[in-house]
Amino acid sequence: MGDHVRVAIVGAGFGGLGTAARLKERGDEDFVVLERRDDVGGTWLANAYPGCRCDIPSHLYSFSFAPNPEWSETYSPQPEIWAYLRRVAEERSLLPHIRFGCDVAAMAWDDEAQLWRLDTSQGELTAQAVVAAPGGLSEPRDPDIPGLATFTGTVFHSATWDHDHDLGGERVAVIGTGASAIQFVPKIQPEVGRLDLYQRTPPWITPHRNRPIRRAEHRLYRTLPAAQQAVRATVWALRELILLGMRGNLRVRGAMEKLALDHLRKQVPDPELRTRLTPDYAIGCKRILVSDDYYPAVSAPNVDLITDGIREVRGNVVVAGDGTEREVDTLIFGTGFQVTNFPVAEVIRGRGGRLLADEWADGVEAHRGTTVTGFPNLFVLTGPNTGLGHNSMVYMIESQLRYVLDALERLRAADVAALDVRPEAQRAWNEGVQRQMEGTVWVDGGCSSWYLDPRGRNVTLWPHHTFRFRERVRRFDVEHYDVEAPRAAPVAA
Ligand code: N01
Repeated sequence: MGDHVRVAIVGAGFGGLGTAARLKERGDEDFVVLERRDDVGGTWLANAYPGCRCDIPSHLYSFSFAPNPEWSETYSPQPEIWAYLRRVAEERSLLPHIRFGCDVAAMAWDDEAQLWRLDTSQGELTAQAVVAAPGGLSEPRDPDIPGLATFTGTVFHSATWDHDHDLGGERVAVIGTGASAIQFVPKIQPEVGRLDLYQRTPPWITPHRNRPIRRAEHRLYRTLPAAQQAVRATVWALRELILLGMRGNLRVRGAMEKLALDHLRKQVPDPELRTRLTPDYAIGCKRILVSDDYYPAVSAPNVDLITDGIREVRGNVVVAGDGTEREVDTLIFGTGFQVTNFPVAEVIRGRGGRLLADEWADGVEAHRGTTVTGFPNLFVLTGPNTGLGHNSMVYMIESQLRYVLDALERLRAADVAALDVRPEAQRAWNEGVQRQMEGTVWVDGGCSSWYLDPRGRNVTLWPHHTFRFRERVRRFDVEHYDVEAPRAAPVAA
């Protein structure tokens, strides 16, 4: 028999730490955070590839309750974001609650005892409620290329970067041209001998507005926190305007495309290369990228942009779609993450032993992106249709936290043991979400993206303004739940 807590939080990234901080603020100490890695940070610990930084301004990409007046640049590099999260964990005394190196192998709802049983790499644990905060982008996705297993050189993914490996002078192939690749390609291009860049779909790229934050600004934010709050609010509001283009406003979309095409024209003088870098789908259909150094790197003489696909890998040779063979020392995957299948669902069993992954086999959905019928007292952070293509995920996480904390508060009542969302409420929510999705650039924009599941349904993004989501989750809607009274004597804490 393992120990018991009121709340088990899975993951110590923004979601998990945010939950822990909010619980602590309320004087609730009866929780643990289970983190499979050896430190906090989640995706901001894992993704440490050269050039990794946030493409959302830091004044906004941080907790509203833990402002940081010391950001060195308007868009922070990964080490600074990680250090920020570490500081939040230290300053709020969250570290004693975190079990590092603790992998959750399985968790199952015990209907009799009305609690979750978690099987972890550090033993068993029971909890009244589970907040699953594994992050939407935590399981790297390797490409499925014939012959990959025969590759004789070094191979790694952007999210598992091999920092001990020296790329100096090497022949390097990069597969993928998404948000990660456009950040690390300019960093490695000057040091490698040759870089073969395999592009399947050209991304839309707009100019980067990053700049160092001046000392006077730091002083201002330190002495007058409201000034930083005002900047945060302005950044958030301006980013909400981008959504108009994604929801079908062609003038906004046209303006964004012009901005990106002008950027491409200015940065890539070679018309043939420019053509291959020009997207043929609507801007916003995939994540809009920001960079000032990607196009110059792709234009460098030691870079070959290959747009014929990859036929196979044979030993140390990558064979392109047109049959061209290129010898390679190192292969780097910038191929993104497993998103639409929500990998955490493989280890969660609800009522009657039903596996969440099976439940979601015909379509991933949750009520308010957070709860799933048949999985009582389980709260999924950054769950289905809570992702964003235009604004800060930290805002969405904090919105969800209001809902989750309200639910957890209800579970304190002596006469409430379990909260299970009703199927009709979940269905209605998801029908509403999919209705809002109609006509948006994500489903009508003429691209395929990781936002879409294999059936072409967008199960990842919130289709509307972020304030609309916050409004919908500002309180726990208990009227949509089956509320169960305790069946047996509660387990001693
Ligand atoms: O992954 P991606 P990522 N053969 O999925 C290509 C966040 N992020 O790691 O477009 C050949 O965007 C694929 O091609 P295509 C952000 O939310 C945030 O770059 O599918 N190519 C694409 O070019 C982002 O969206 C920051 O045709 C293959 C690329 O690989 C998310 O993470 C920074 C292939 C994958 O791009 C993921 O970004 C970095 C194959 N078999 C990332 N499979 C911030 O700054 C895939 N591709 C906050």
